[in-house]
Amino acid sequence: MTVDIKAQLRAQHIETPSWAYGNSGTRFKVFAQRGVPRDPYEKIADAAQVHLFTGVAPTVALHIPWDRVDDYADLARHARELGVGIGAINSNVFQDDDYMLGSVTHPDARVRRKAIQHLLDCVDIMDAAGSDTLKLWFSDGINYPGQDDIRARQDRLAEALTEVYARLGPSQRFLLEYKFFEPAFYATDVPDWGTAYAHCLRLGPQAQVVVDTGHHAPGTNIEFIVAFLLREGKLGGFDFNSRFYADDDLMVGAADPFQLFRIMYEVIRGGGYTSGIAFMLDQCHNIEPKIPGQIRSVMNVQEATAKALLVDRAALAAAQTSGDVLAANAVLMDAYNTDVRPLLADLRQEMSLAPDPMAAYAASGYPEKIVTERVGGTQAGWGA
Ligand code: RM4
Ligand code: MN
Repeated sequence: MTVDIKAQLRAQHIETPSWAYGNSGTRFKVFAQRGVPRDPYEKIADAAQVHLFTGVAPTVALHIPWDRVDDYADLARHARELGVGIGAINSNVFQDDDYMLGSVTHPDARVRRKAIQHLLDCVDIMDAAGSDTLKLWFSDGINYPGQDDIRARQDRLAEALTEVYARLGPSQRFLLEYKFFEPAFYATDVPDWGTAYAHCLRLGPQAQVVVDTGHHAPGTNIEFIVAFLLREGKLGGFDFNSRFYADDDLMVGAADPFQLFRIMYEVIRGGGYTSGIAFMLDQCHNIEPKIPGQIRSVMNVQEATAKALLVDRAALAAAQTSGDVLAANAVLMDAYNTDVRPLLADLRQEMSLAPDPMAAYAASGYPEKIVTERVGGTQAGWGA
């Protein structure tokens, strides 16, 4: 049993986001930290540290244009040399003045064309970087009733998605992300999983939904969404983070580790753990140091996964079948309440890693090295 769980944990693949290594903040203030990367090459170097100490974070997601470089094949080579690879390409059609009233759903065809062109360019980047996943998040929406036609915006969205879908290579896919509000405050064009699902369903198997855990109304049962999408073959991946109030982008598992466990249980239950679902982080470390923040987040996902793998599925099924409500609940809680840290420390040693990645990174000299070496230039930041 333990051997089997360890084998599954060893094969885990958590993707870290390039933007987590840059400066970030809220609309009130971005706090600069020393040693922050100045370009995508340095971001990838930091991501490689997370993999070096955890052993389960072998890819890094890029965000275009934040990570624009002249030669993506060269960036991919740099990543490979550091022991990591390039993961999903995240498109950005939300930071240009043209997009004030929307991107692919904008009322003006010229702006829509510009946005679609950016998405197509992102597929070119995927080709060059060897990436198989495009992530689409649209900030599109309206602030006031009557501002634009809700139905027409769905038509424009469908048209844009159709064009991008047609551009995908046979081994590529896109993941459509939903978010219930912000920056649009009245009606968002892809506000929920149902809207994303309906668009993806119409397009075909290379279009799937991505669940960003911070993109729901408070109290939403995210594991239900996960179970449903997985059952339909439409769960493409996660943007993990945690939230107390809105889209806080805090470290995953910090606000609600029990929710993360419940999500991972449904993933495992539905066979999603080994089926190409992308386990990505989408976080910002506004006040904590970035690389340790990512290491902690990866460990939190690992712990939730280990607990979910520990669920005694046979005992659970027996309790469920016999209608033993309390016994069924106890099976889940027993797994959740197990301290899996010794198991993970053992596993790391078997993988020739230090048992405590946080301590090992702190003692590695890398935090001091980047502070000394990264002087001059412009620090990367959310939006830069
Ligand atoms: C959005 C969305 C996207 C992420 C950007 C940075 O809110 O979650 O996935 O790429 O933020
Ligand atoms: Mn996201």
